[in-house]
Amino acid sequence: MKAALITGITGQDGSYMAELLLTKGYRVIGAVRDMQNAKETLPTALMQRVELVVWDMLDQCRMAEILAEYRLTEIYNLAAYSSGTGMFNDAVDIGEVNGLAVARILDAIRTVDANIRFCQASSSEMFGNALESPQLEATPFRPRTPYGAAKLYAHSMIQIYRQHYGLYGCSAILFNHESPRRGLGFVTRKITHAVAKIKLGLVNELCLGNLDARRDWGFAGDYVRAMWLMLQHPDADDYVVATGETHSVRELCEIAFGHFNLDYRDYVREDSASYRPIESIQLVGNSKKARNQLGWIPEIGFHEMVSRMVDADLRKLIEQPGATKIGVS
Ligand code: GDR
Repeated sequence: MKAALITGITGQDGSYMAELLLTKGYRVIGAVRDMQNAKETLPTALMQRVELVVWDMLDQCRMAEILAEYRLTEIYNLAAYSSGTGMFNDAVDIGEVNGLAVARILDAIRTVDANIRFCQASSSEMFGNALESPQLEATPFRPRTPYGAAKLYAHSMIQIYRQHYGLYGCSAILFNHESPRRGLGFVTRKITHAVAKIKLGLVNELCLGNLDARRDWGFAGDYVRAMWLMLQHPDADDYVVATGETHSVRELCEIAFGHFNLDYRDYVREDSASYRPIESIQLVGNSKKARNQLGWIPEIGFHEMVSRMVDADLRKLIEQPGATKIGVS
């Protein structure tokens, strides 16, 4: 029986990965920082089927102990601070958790069992001020934030451990990926949650930053499947995971509000204080390698994903005690 460790199991990607691995018959172990918080966060159905173990990402010895104890075959490192703001206020912490922790895991694998396969959730933020568009595996990395730089350190260490020690480590260069489980701070979920609230008559305005910002947005469930496929391939490698198409925040609004026949222009206010500079070169991924070598095909398109997110937010709000149902049809 395959046994996989997932760091960040309580997050969006971790929960999708756990579900995927369980359907494939894996023993799933989630590494968590705070057991109590994890028990409260994970859905009951998942809690009953996974094992949890406490691991502080700064603790090198504990990682080696966990690897030895659980006889793992695969590790998915999905734990990271995640924010679109670049983490300038936490540059040191982000280096520890998003960067150095990966070196700790790789070193533990090297010393405990070099056959364990490792997949890292890397980020399109590593391309930063990209020199070309679309970006693919060979595109030079030019991170422009502490977040991007920390992810690039981790990505580089995987390549180094692969070449120097022959470890099986893959770096999944993930472009934006969303779902009903996305945090409310990200623009997709911020919009779909607000649309559901507007539909219920709970609020009547949504403040956003730049509506013309564009992103390559895919569905998180598709992206964790790409990571799993990477570890099933005979050879370890790095892969861009992206849809290859971009949409603007404005289009996102049109679809999300349009789902309930609402016109976003009646509700959305652009707030220049939240503007982030728009990239001079568009971040959009070319995932030809993943498609050709892994047979990966994203299944949920942008329109369907946004519609599902709006529906999920509406359902959650209706289930919440005290939510008014004005406007629900
Ligand atoms: P991003 O995600 O910065 O791409 O980082 P986010 O959803 O925050 O922003 C996407 C785009 O929308 C624009 N935008 C707004 N963003 C937010 N959060 N709130 C707003 O009100 C708003 N209005 C417009 C942003 O300017 C941006 O252009 C995500 C994170 O998951 C990172 O950790 C990851 O590395 C990258 O995706 C790939």
